[in-house]
Amino acid sequence: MNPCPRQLNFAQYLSEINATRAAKAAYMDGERTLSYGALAERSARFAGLLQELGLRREERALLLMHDTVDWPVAFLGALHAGIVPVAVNTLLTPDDYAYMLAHSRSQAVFVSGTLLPVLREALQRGKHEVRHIIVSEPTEALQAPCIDFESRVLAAPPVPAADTCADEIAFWLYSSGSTGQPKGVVHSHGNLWYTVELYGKPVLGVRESDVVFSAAKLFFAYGLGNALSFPLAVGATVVLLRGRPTPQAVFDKLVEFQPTVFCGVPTLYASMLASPDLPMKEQVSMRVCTSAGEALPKELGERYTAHFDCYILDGIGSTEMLHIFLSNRNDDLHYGTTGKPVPGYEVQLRDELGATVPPGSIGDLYIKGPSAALMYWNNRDKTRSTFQGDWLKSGDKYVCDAQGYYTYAGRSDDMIKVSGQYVSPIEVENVLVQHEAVLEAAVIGVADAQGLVKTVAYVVLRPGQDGGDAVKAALQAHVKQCLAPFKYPRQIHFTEELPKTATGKIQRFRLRQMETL
Ligand code: 3SK
Repeated sequence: MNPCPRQLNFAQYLSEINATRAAKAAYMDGERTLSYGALAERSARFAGLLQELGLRREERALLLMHDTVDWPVAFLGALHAGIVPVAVNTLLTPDDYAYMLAHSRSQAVFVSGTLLPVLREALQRGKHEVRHIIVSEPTEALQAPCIDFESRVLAAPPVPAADTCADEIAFWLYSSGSTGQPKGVVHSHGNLWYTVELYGKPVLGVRESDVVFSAAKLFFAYGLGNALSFPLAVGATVVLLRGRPTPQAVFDKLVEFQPTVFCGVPTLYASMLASPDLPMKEQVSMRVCTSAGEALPKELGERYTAHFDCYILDGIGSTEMLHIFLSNRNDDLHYGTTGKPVPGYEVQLRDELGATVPPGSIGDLYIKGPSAALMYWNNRDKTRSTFQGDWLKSGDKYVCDAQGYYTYAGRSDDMIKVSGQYVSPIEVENVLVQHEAVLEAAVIGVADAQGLVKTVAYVVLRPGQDGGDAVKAALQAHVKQCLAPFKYPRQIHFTEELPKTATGKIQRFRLRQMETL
């Protein structure tokens, strides 16, 4: 691998690599196609628009958009200008966005028209004001400070790329924590470059002739690599899905666009295989698939390969490391494990005293590698406990066998990972206890029959309340209304009391033990 260039603007780097492919399709979102030439031109014009609006280098802008061809224009356009996009999950609540707007002090927002109502609500609830709102595919007439994405980008002058260095802040993503607010994970231009060189090209093996489709959205670190950095770094074509990645929506893309690389998460693979509409192998063109977010059960991988004659490369990454650092490979695949360290990354399993554990013993996973985030914004304590010198503490437990294959052994804290998204039990519990029927609640993650984790709540009802199905449904609806809908408990058990420590702390691990009996 060549060393990362010291001066690097990742958007400009991609435009230069693809200068000879101006007519080739870079993105297809089902409604619009954007060629490489148009992507480069629009990104440079988007940067010009941001400058015209008075945004300055290093200022932040919230990127709250669905996966359409406008997403990469906004992201790369901001990078081109040296302005820092803060890409956020489109499924969150107004309170979540109010926090992120204030925390990032975003000066502008790039938003999909259908997400404008939730953004307005967030702006009303929070104290932070933004100067400009650039609306992609508006669904209503716009008034200041809202402006139209398409017409304003086309009218703006293309500007030269900012002369950023590789270590300069390029963008942020948010990562959830077990307590407290989400953390702003700050990444550099160089980190994008390293994930391409270490994982995208050598492990995933993405190439120019590929058509890439990631069911994981661009606002996830996993989706950002799959559907932006990796394919654009080799001149491949990317298929985007605007809406929810239901099995049917995914099948439609697989059949219509014939992607050769598909990136999913275990829950999606499970529901695809369970669907009566699963396409036949002859109807699709996948040559390699990836899985991340949670461990891929062995049997699921085997069934998928038997059906499609194509491997799923199960791996683990993190928002903090930007992409996958432990992975299976096409020429070294062990279903049921997360494979081996991606060359360029080092991995250690340590005990509570910091000593490395021998093969066969469970330890805390630490990673060393050049794509680690710079910090959590404005959070020195969490930065220090996670980024420990050259090493990063992942919060996952792993075991390594004598052959060097790593297998997931759970989280080090109570965080739950459902379909690749973190759910804080405390956040869900706090919402449950706001319901009039609930006295106390504890939330844990439980693996279903297929080995996929689902959120389960244990609830102590107030005296006089009955624990029937109607109350369960009401509690689930209550959580969906207050939090991002993916956080609601899929099962609720009513109980007389919760296990607690002498000081009254809920012992979630004891509930987990009960579930495995
Ligand atoms: O969840 C993961 O394993 C993952 C993979 C790649 C990038 C980011 C994440 C969180």
